[in-house]
This record gives sequence, C-alpha cells and structure tokens, in this order.
Amino acid sequence: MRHSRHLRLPLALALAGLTVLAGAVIARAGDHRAVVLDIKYSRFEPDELRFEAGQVVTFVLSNDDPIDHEFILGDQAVQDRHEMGTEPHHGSIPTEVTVPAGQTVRTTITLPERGDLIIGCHMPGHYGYGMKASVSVG
Ligand SMILES: [Cu+2]
Repeated sequence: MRHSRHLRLPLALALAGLTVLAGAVIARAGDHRAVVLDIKYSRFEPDELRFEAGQVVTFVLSNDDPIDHEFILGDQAVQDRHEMGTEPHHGSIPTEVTVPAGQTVRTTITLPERGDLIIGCHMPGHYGYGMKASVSVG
C-alpha cells in the first residue's frame, strides 16, 4: 500500500528548486522512493512517516533554518545514544547526517523489514524541543 501523502511536496519545496525536484523523481523508479523531509523552525515536516518493509528510501532533507540540524534515524536506543553523545558532525553513515543551515542534503537508506523507528535531531536542546519524527516500517 502506497501512502501518497508522503510524496506530496511541501510548500517549502518551491524554495529549494530543481535539485529537490530531481530527487523526487526517484520515487517513480520501482521500490526506490524519495521523501522530502522539510526542516523549519527546528521541526521535521512531515513528522509521521510510513514505509514498506525493506524499502529503499532517499530522504531529501531540506533545511530552511539559519542553523545546522541533524538527521539521525534509528530506534530509541540510537536516539538516546546521540542525545547523550558529543559527535559534532555526521556525514559518513547514511542514517546519521548533518544538514547545514539553508542546505539540502540527500541520504539513501535501505529500511528494515519491520519496526518503529525515530528520526531525531540531537543538536543541543532540539530533541527535547520536539525535533523528531516517527517512522513506521512494515
Ligand atoms: Cu535540530
């Protein structure tokens, strides 16, 4: 079952321009889906995502804020580790990405067969403020 609302492009996409649109095109190729995750006012939009088991997803992370944010995808234990951790920058792991101020970053992830995951930002104070999104797989 497809959940088309996640392919609905947020208004902010217009600001991000053609590069983001190029990412969205990937959604039409088989099981490889692209999802635009907009970041504004230290929130993820949308903040609820649902995927098929094992789906390959390219997250197009569009940071409209004038400050850096993070995209950390994992279970609660992963979120807890990052909330306590001191890693100032991410980039080499697909599920752990820094999204610099005003920039758009893409990361491609093969999702597990099933599970409830969380996307969180662990810049100081952000997660507690509510900078998180729920991800349901399967
Ligand atoms: Cu943040």
